[in-house]
Amino acid sequence: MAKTPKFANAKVFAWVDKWNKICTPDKIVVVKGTKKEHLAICEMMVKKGQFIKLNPKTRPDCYLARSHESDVARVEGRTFICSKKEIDAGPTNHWMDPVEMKKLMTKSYKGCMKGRTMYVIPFAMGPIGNPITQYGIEITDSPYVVVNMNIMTRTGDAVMKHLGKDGSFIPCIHSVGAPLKKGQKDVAWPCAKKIEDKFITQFPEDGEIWSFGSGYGGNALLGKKCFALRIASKLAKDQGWMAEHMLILTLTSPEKKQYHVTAAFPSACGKTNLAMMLPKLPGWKLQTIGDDIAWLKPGDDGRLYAINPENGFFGVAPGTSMDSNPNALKSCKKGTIFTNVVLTPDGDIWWEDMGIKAPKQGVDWKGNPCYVCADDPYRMGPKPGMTKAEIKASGYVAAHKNSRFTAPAENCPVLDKAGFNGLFNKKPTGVPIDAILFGGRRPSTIPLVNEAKSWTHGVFMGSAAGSEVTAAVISDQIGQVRRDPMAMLPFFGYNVCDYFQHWLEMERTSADASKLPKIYFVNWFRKGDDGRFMWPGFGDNSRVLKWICQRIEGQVKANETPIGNIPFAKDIDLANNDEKAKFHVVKADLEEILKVDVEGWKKEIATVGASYDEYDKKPSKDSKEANLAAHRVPKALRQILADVTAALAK
Ligand code: GTP
Ligand code: SPV
Ligand code: MN
Repeated sequence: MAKTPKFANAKVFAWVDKWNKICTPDKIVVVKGTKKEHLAICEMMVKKGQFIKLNPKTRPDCYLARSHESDVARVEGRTFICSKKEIDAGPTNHWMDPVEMKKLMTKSYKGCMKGRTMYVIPFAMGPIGNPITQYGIEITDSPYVVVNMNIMTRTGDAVMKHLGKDGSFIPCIHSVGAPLKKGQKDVAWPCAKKIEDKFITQFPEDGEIWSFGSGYGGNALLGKKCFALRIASKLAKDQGWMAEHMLILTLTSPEKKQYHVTAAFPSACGKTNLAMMLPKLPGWKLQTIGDDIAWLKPGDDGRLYAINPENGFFGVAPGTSMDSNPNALKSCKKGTIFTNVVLTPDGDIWWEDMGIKAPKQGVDWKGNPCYVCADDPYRMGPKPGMTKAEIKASGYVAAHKNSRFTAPAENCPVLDKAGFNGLFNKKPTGVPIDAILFGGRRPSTIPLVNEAKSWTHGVFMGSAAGSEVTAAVISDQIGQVRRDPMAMLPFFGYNVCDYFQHWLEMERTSADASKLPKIYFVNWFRKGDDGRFMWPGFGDNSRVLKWICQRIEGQVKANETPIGNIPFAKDIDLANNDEKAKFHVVKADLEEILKVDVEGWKKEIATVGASYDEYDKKPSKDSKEANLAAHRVPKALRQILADVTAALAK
């Protein structure tokens, strides 16, 4: 058995020593967080066949990993919120008694690191030393997790030093759940292959995260969804701040006025793209602060101040092109880990809709050969000479739909460095937010942009959000619309009704509620009867952001409808709209997506009502809890539901 190393912090020692005894690794390595150490781990993985080194001329310090076919996305069905009471996890979460869960999972962890190295990763969520920042210690037997955490969070000695002798942290334990017998050769992507052997468990009251059996993304990089959303949302509720599934961006107008905007869209619904978008509108500049998670704290002046707790981008690869998101592609030029994309013969990477011609032959995400399509140089198929129609009919993609890049934020050409470092006017407060956007993938009904009439109405809009399920989760419902309140459905660390109440509390407890951000609902994904997108999206979304800024300044009127304030088509700036370009605004479509589809909205509102009724349902086993008046959808939201329903009926 490995000897537990010494740590200055007694709580760190206790956490590592406990898991050393249970998991019995061969060796323990404490991550220092240096570039040299990072690259040495990557090279060790190359030797073991777990990484492919990409061409150092075109992709310096970049590597490709291929996951096991069963381990390609988050597993919501195996994600648990283990609060003491079931009702505190709420109706949207899987729950198990925490004592039972710990017993059950401890059995899985027994000897699970045999033949492997246990890594101890000290990490910070946020700039080290910032008052909003939180700290964690992740124990893992996955070197893939170590190098991804190095990019996605601030790791190593600096964190350990900051923790000092008695600093607090969120303890995280992770294992791929694949111990090695003596002499047994490791596989390229170790994991527990059966879905029921995987567990992604949060203990909100203990502030602990236990993950077992998966090595992918949000299941394994525990700083991300498990900590920065599930555990942090609970901390935030208890302490009066917010942890949200939101990008953060800085927008500068031609008059040099700065705006800070956050946006909550569900997984694979456009956060990374909006966060680093290149505005089509002349004179407007956009900079990135974060692309996935925002922590917002109320200031003494009533405004909400935000930081990005992360340090990199775990972005969706397919669809990322020089046309759609040049800044994301540039962020992947060096020091990036690619997972489940295509390998080209010259040691580079490729994916669908990258806007780059496919190589004649490559290696697909499963490690099989793939070939350029016969009649479309931008597609690849599993056999030589296949036509586009044949490939489409087969459902084949060469890069997995949830293939990802893990890129350092510092690579992003438009990073707002001060904001990213948590600074505003040189003070470590985070940036003051002017507007909050909600959104989702909605082929019908939901207009391009809709402004809330009040904070409460905005909270209602967020609570009513729905979206098509995407490949970011392993699900048999991909493509179907589901309710996804505030884009947080998979990430609530507590009861959804209490979460809604917490949003309402932010207004009640604000030092000056008139300074809270204005709230909008956007939809870049309306489709015509022929299946085409009716809005070009991407850089053209700057047209919507400009309208939002003008509304904040009181410079433009809106169409006040029963569902909210919608732009008049004439007020959407169409400067630089090149009708010959691949993406451009079609005026007739614009008018259509700014209309209120009354019949569609009646159905929409009924669906929202039905979701509220679901959220109000109480666990049946516990009769005491079943009768509780608490943990219900707040009356103020029910009232807006009723008001909108009545207004639509007129
Ligand atoms: P997560 O990392 O899973 O949280 O996803 P995300 O919200 O950051 O989504 P991302 O920006 O990576 O976009 C996911 C997919 O949506 C990509 O394939 C994009 O090309 C596509 N997409 C993003 N923005 C737009 C848009 O404005 N219009 C259209 N049509 N597609 C978009
Ligand atoms: C998401 O699914 O919202 C992601 C990817 O950002 S993951 O980190 O896998 O959760
Ligand atoms: Mn996300």
